[in-house]
Amino acid sequence: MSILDNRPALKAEIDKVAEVAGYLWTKGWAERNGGNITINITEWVDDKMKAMPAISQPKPIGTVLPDLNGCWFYCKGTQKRMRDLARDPMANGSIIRILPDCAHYEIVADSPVAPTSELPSHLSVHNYLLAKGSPYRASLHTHPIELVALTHSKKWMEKDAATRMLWSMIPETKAFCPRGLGMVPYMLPSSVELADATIKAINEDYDVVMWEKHGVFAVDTDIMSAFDQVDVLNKAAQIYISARNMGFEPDGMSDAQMQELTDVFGLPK
Ligand code: 2HA
Ligand code: ZN
Repeated sequence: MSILDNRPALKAEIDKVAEVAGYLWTKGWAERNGGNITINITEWVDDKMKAMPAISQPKPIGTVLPDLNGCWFYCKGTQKRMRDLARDPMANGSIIRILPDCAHYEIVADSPVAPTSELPSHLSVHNYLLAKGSPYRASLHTHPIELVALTHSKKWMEKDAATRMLWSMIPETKAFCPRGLGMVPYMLPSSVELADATIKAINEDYDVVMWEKHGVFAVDTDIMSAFDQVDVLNKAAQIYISARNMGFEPDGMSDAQMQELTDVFGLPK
């Protein structure tokens, strides 16, 4: 028995998470337990689910998040592997609901898998998105090899330096990642400081935020779209690196070509 039985819409969302988890592993972005995924599933919660008893004690989130009152999430489990989640999302993650005090959560289904160590930062981002009225319901943290490699150079940590270079590698990049890549300097994984800096970058209007020497944090309407943005950016980084490996600095698209693309596709400046 699973909470997903006879709930095809909810199951479809969790299936997308499993599909993306498989891509993360195949791409080499998800070593060991690396990365985490949370999705806000509140819109698929029915009255029967609301009446279900918890299967854990209430646990503190570690912060108070007033816009999450009554919200439900699917979360990857702490210490769980993406490659295992791809096969069995409900054994490697769980469904939680936020309690009315907005400071605690409890696990509802399918088994008492404790959520990701990055739960406070993921939930803080969801709280921020709801407060802003954003339609975004998914957040993804992963370790894309080439994008992480870029952050080992001060040059690419400068605001929008990597964005401009990546956009100029192949026209699709700006079309499908129109807000570019935000940069957050190195901070301790799972720290409140890192969560706050991530929200600040999302608020500056980035969907994909780079954590220096660590990974990316991406938000979008659903998990597939969040993955697509990271995939598009990392592909551009691979093209840059391929050119460098061939022994030259790539020219990149010209400013005039970038401007034409921006105008024709109605992209942000
Ligand atoms: O959850 O990647 O940064 C594993 C991580 C934490
Ligand atoms: Zn990480």
